[in-house]
Amino acid sequence: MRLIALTFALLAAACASPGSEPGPVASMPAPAPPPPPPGGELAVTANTGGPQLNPAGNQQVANPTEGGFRAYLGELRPRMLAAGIAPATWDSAMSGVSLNMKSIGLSSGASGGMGRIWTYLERVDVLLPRGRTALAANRAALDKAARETGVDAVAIASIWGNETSYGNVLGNFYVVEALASLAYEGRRRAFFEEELLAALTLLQEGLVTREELTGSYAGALGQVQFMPSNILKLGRDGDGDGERDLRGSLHDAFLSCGNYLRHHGWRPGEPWLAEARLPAGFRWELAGPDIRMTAAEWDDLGVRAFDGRRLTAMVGAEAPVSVILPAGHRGVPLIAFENYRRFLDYNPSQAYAIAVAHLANRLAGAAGFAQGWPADQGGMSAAEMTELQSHLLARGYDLTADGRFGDKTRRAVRAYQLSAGLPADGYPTGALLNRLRNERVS
Ligand SMILES: [Ca+2]
Repeated sequence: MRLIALTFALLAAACASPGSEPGPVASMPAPAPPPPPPGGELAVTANTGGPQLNPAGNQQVANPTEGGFRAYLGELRPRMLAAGIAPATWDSAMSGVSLNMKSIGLSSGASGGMGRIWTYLERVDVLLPRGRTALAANRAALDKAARETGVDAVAIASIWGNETSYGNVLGNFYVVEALASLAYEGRRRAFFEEELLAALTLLQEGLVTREELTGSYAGALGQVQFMPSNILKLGRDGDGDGERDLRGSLHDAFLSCGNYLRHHGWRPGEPWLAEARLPAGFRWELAGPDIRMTAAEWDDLGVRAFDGRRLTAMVGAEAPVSVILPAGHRGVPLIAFENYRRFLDYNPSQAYAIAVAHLANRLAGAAGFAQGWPADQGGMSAAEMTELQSHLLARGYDLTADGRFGDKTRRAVRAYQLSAGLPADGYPTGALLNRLRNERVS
C-alpha cells in the first residue's frame, strides 16, 4: 500500500508484491513495489474450485507462533498427501520453511478504511510513460494474445503494469512458505490451503522449480501475478514451447492474462470504463458498482460519456452498465461497462479496477480525466470506518462494523443519506461521520 497517511483497505492476492527483481524492460529504473489498492472489499481473489481440502473451513489463530505453525504443518501433511502430493514433494518443498510473519502482517494490514482514489491513481501517471515503452517493445506478443483471446492488448499491458510494473517487481517471497503461513494464520485457511496444494502440484508436475515459486507475500506468481491454482486452470503456453511459464515468458504471461479475462466473460470489442457527463439533477442514489441498468436506460436519463457519446453507441442497448463515483458526488463520475468487472475478477478492489481500466484507456490514447477530484476530502481510517458503521448499525441499517468499505456499507450509507436528505452517493466521508456522531438517535 503506498504511503498516504491512511489505513488502506484491501489487497488482493492476485496483486501487489513487495520486493523487486530485474524484469524484461531492462532499461527502466527499478520502480517502487506496486501498492495495494485502497478501498474495501475482499482481501484475496477467491475462485478456488477443486476438491475441498479442508472441510473444517477457516479458523483464525490469534497469536501465530513457530511451534503452532509446525504443529499445523504436521496436521496438514497427511491431508496434502491424501490430495495427491508425494511425500518427497512435500518434504523438499517444506525444507527450510518457517512461519512468515511478514506475509501475515502484509495480509492483515491490507484491510479496512478507504484511501483517496486520486492519490491511488497517481500510480497511473507513473505507469503510463513506462507502459508506452513496454507496449511498443512487446507489441507483437501483446497483439498475439489479443488476437487469440479477444482481450485488448492495452488491457493486458495495463494489468501487467499494475501487477508488476511491467515485470520489474515480481515479489521475493517463497510462495510455499507464504501460503503455508497464511493458511496457518487461518482467516482464509481453506483458500490458502487450496493455493498451497496448487503450488505443490506445480512443483510436482515439473511446471516450476522451487526457485521459480518466488512471488508476492500472498502467493501470486509471475509477470501478471497469477495465484497457483489459476496457473493450473487458466495458464496458457503462448510461445509454443510446451510450457506454461508465466514468469520467464511474456508470451505465456500475456496469453494467460487474456485467457483469464476472457474466461471470466470479457466482451471483445467493448469498452471498460469512460468518464461520465451526468445530467443536471442526476439522482445520486442510482450510482454505485452494486447498481446496474442497461445502456438504453442510462441514455434515457441523459447520462453520456464525457465526450458526448451515448452509451448505446458504445455498447449494446441491453448491456448492463453502472455509473460509479469513486470519490463520491464531488469527484469524477465514471461509466463502468461489463468489461470493467473483469478487472474486478482479477482483483476485487474498485480502486485497482479503476487504475487498470484508466491506464488501459490512457495507453490506448485517451486523455486524463477532465473533471476534478475533491482535494479537500480525506479518506477514512479503518477505525473511522468502523465507527461510522457502528453509528449506522445503531440506527438499524444492515451492515457489519468491520472497518471495510463494501457493498453493504455502501447501501447503508446511501439509505441513510436518502433519509437525511443528503446527496445519496453511498460514499462515506469524515463529514458524514461527524454528522452521525452529533446526531441524536431517535
Ligand atoms: Ca511457453
